[in-house]
Amino acid sequence: MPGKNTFAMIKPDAIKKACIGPILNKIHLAGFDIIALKMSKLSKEEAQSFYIIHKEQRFFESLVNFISSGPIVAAVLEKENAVENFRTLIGSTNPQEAAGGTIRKLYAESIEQNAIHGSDSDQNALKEIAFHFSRRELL
Ligand code: 3AN
Repeated sequence: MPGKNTFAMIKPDAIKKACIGPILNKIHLAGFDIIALKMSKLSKEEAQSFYIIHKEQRFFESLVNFISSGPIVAAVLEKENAVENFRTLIGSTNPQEAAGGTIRKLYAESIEQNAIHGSDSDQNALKEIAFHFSRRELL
């Protein structure tokens, strides 16, 4: 059975454009409960570790530089079938291919600076939540 939690991260491009509020509002309106929330800034090493799965990709260094270039907002979300429902809400990786009304269609700049991250499996959601939040921060 699919899990009820996923991990979301609002990326530095969306924060620079003052879109934290509108994006969190959209997440709420889509029926997700926000059960943990934190603004932080990843070091280069932390960004490398978070995106380790992409280390062989030609865009890896650029992605790491971008994600560590400014603050991010990390969140733990709750809804039934959270991973799939949230991936639908954020839209395709490339905002040009994202469906109308999705967060990336509305707020993303490019395939790299694409406003928001959402976990791609229940297993990765658990790993990413543990990466960003201590046990004490999870209610
Ligand atoms: P998603 O975030 O939609 O799951 P992934 O996991 O394929 O997409 O990619 C992780 C992140 O790597 C993306 N959010 C994006 O910032 C970056 N990325 C993916 N593909 C490219 C690409 N072709 N060029 C530059 N950056 C990319």
